[in-house]
Order: sequence, then C-alpha cells, then structure tokens
Amino acid sequence: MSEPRQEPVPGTHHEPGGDAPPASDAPPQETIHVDRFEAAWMRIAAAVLAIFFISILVSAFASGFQVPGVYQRIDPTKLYEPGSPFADPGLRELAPGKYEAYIRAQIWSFTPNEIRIPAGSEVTFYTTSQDVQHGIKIQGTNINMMILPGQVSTLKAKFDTPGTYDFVCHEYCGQLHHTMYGQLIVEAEQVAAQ
Ligand SMILES: [Cu+2]
Repeated sequence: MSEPRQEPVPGTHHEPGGDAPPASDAPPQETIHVDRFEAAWMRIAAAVLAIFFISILVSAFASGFQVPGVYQRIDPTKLYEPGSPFADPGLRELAPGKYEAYIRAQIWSFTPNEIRIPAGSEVTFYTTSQDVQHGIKIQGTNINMMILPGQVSTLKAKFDTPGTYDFVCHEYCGQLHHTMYGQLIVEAEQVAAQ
C-alpha cells in the first residue's frame, strides 16, 4: 500500500538557493585539542564508570543482591484488624523448605523477635511498621531494608549455613532504638529432600 502523494502547501515550499548558505561558505572543520594528561584522566574516568557498572551486574546476578521492593501499601492503623497478616505476624510454611516471614516493627521491638528455620530454607520476608520509620538488617545476609509505616517491603534469602543470625533496627527510631533486635536461628536439621 502506498501513501498518497503530499502536495506542497502554497507559501511553504522551500526554494533551492533561498536562505540556506552555499556549502562553500561553511567554516573549515577544526579538531579539538585535548591535553595528553586530560585525555588520560578522561580514560580513567570512563574505566571507573565501566568497573562500577560491571560490579552492579555482578552483585545483582552473581551475588544475588536485591533492591527491596514495595509489595503493597497498608494502613498502619489497621494492622491488628482480622485478616491482616500483621495482626499475628510470624513464620508460615508454604512448602517444605519454603517459608514466608511477616515481621511487624514498632517502638522498640520486632514481632516476632525470634524465627527458627531448618538449614536450606528459603524465606521471603514481609515487613511493615506500626508507627515510625524503622529498618532491618539480618547479619550475614542480603536482607537490609527500610521498614516504613504504610508500606509492606519484601526481600528473599536462602539460609544454607546453620547458626544464629542477629537482626537489628538500623534506622534511629527513638530513645530505645538500640534495644530493637532479634534473632533468626537456622537449625542444623536440613530441609527434607523434595
Ligand atoms: Cu530503630
């Protein structure tokens, strides 16, 4: 299918040799002089950017770093209402070795403040705050996120090595902020083979 030919609109037709300057009047091409040391620093800056970009790719795809996602919005005044997963937070088993952990933060504690899972488990964490801004960092893992009132944040981690993983609030939330901590205990008993 061919487009219908456009007729030139009267008065807008560009006449050859009109206002465009003749090509012979164009200034001669000039090259920009870049000092030797300046050029070296430009190459170093480009190399540093490339290294940073590669390190982002390696951390995202090889080391499994994740950016905490906004899972949903939630009314912080309704966390205790029936049906809210934060009314009775804690660990839920979805399948052998697969868990979800709901953690509610409030001044100045986590609920629950102790979580036990068998080694080899994969846990998806969901967190929200009842009052002010908190944070959670689980030692030795990629779990490190803000806990905000009105927002449910989520991150996932796999726990292969038995041991005790402390978690703390890392966002100053008032006088007893330093008392806001808990423990995730990975028990030596392995997840049953599937
Ligand atoms: Cu805090």
